[in-house]
Amino acid sequence: MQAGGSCDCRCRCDDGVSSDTIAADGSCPCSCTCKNGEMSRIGRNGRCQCRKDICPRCPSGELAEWRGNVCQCPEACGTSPTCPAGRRGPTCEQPDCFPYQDCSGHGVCRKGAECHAACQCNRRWQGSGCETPTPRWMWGDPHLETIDGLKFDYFGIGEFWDCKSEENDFGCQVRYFYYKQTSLTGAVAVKAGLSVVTITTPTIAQPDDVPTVRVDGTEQDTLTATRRWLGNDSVLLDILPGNTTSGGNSGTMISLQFRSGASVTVATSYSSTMKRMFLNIGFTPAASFFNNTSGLCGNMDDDPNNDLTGPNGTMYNSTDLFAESWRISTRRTDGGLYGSWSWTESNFHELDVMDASYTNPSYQPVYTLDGYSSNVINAGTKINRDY
Ligand SMILES: [Ca+2]
Repeated sequence: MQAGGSCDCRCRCDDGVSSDTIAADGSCPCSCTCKNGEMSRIGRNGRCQCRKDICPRCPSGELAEWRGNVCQCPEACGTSPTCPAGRRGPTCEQPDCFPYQDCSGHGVCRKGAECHAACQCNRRWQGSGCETPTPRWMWGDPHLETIDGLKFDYFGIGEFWDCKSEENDFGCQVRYFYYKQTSLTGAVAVKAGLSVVTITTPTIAQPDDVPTVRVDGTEQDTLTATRRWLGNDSVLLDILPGNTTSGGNSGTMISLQFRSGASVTVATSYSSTMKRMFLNIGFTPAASFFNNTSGLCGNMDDDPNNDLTGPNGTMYNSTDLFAESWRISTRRTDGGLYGSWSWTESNFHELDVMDASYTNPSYQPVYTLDGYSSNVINAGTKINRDY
């Protein structure tokens, strides 16, 4: 008993860390409960001293698990050949993700409750059998991402191979323009069978302006919802007009869906600060693109570590040098026309002109805010907010 009538009733347990309340007989109980529900005491190792806290093996060979205070074998799902859907093996103890037994090579089949099983997909795949790659987006200023998920910034300007897969007859080129010290996507060219679709944005724009969409050089109506097949019915082109009335600011959306399952979605955004439109591009590859892609999208093989590979196989440490390696410098006058696709040169139409914001040789991108005045930083912040 201490002065004031209070009692220091705590005592240390055998491990020297835990404590308990002194019992009436003066002992320190340090009581704890074993997994089987029996009472015991905390030992020198800080654990509850229990003799029977390991469950025995089940007939299936698996360790039983504690449920409540009882060891229970994993749910008995039956015996072969009458295993339920979701299980296989002699005692139906193995997970079965039929028809995606190997989860398409992009995930692991794992047991679930009640004899179920499901594919647990790698990060860049989705679908019940991990058969569908997740979309890759290029938003606003090129915050780039490879298909395997490597994210990087690149603020250079000009024309580049975004992604190509000759094996899948797929190609996509992009053009970046600069605003202050950052760059944005202003144009894209996509192979659609033997056709070529180019989407370009004007140098100066009002909120309700529209992009220029050309199919084989012919300008398309972007003010009317349009759906048509291209490339010998291998690619479905959808044009959805934007809505800038009534305060709405959704841009024009153009999507290309390929028979392979791949798709490219291009959506326009308008920046009132820049008084200019820019593009956001979503690309969903098909499973057949696995091990068959190159360009800024990287080589798709579930491994982001090898994505910074250039056209000649060089692996770069610098994202800047990697992006530069995919620059398209050659020009031609017969691009963007039916049957004219080149795997090495520009595929934009000759009327898809690059203004000085795509080509200004004195442009210097900024990747860090160090050394720049607060005015410049504030201007950059304003653009980003404006997106
Ligand atoms: Ca890769």
